[in-house]
Amino acid sequence: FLIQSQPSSFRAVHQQQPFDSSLEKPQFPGASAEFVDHLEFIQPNVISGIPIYRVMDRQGKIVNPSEDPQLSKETVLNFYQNMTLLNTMDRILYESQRQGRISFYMTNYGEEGTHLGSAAALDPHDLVFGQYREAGVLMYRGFPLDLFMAQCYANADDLGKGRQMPVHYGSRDLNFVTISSPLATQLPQAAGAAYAMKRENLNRAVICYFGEGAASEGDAHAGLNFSATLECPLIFFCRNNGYAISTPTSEQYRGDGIAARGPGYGMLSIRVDGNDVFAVYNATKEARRRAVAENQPFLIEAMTYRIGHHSTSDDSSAYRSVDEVNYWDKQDHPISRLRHYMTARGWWSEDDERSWRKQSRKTVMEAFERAEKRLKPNPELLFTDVYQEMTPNLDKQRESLWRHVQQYKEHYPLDLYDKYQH
Ligand SMILES: Cc1ncc(C[n+]2csc(CCOP(=O)(O)OP(=O)(O)O)c2C)c(N)n1
Repeated sequence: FLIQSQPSSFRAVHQQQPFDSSLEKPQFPGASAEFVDHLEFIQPNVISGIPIYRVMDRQGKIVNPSEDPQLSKETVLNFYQNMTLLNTMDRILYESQRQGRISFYMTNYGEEGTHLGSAAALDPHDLVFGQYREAGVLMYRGFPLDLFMAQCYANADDLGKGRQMPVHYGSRDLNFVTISSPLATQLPQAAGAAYAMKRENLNRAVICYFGEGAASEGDAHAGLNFSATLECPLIFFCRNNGYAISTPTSEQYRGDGIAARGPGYGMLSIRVDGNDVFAVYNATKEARRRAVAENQPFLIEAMTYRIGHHSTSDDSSAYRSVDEVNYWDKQDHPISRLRHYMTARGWWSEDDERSWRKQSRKTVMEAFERAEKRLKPNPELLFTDVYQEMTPNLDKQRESLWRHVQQYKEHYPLDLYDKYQH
């Protein structure tokens, strides 16, 4: 009885059965490989690194004809017009902030190729989770200039009822989830949404954009790992633009960028030239197709460069040289690359450029003037939409707000607000 009750490890030592240790197989539930009998640490492959997939060179020439997506002239012109319209909108809204007309702004300069290439490769029903620097995706989906402006001006037409900082867009109709400021919250949310879509068998995918800086947040790990283990139809799209505000990539990570993390999650991954709109398009299209067909997440790391300051609260000359910025602005820009491609095919001329610039500037200026004239939202809306019925503490806050406003009338120009009834 005593011998029977010995632990099994004790019995194994005393049974002395001859065996060949090289035939032993690991039984650990968390690993699939063989045993080895020499000590060796795995080397991170940072030096040669993951290659960067591209279709066009910097002069807009197709490198390998079999990779040319052969998009129609109409589609390519649409890419170009959206990319340049986004530029014009950025310029006007950036200047608006400098003049004190809006509180804050973030430009998208230099990253237009990542926006258009990925947006065009999706189905309009696919759900987008953005970070904040993906206005081109929303523009491609048809979000009108008036609504971009209404959001930045927080006027009565803003779908978010003026409650958010500028650039925190959202559109239920266009399947674009409202931007939230805290970094990386969108990654676990995207995993949850993609899991729900898979369970409902909706044939839809989710795309989740984020910066290489946001990828250092704990939430990024949670989102990536959940989506892999739950096998979600989700495309993680990292815009690696070189900086997270003033933190360069050399201080952000020690591995080979973000794509190198994919295999660690058991996720198919690729690194693309984000300034090549066709490379971004091809990679996103294939990832989208397979994500839905096979129910698995993909990781795309698009290499690009943030040409503008991080936001209107930043001055990037404090941490990078003018020469560095100029290189990307003048020699490796997604818009000029596409323009070279169009010009070589006779699809775009100097005249086309001149008249499009004039027309797009006029359209943006008109939307800007309309937005600025519009009233602000009704202040009552501050208290709605969280609870179905107003809670007693909210009611109290509301009353105290109006008491305060009445008392200091001279500081509150209520005639500028919509449907003011007090
Ligand atoms: C949780 C959290 N921490 C810090 C910030 C402040 N913050 C806003 S943007 C940003 C940098 C993000 O960089 P990256 O993800 O690379 O995106 P990029 O701005 O370059 O497009 C930081 C630190 C924040 N919004 N949320």
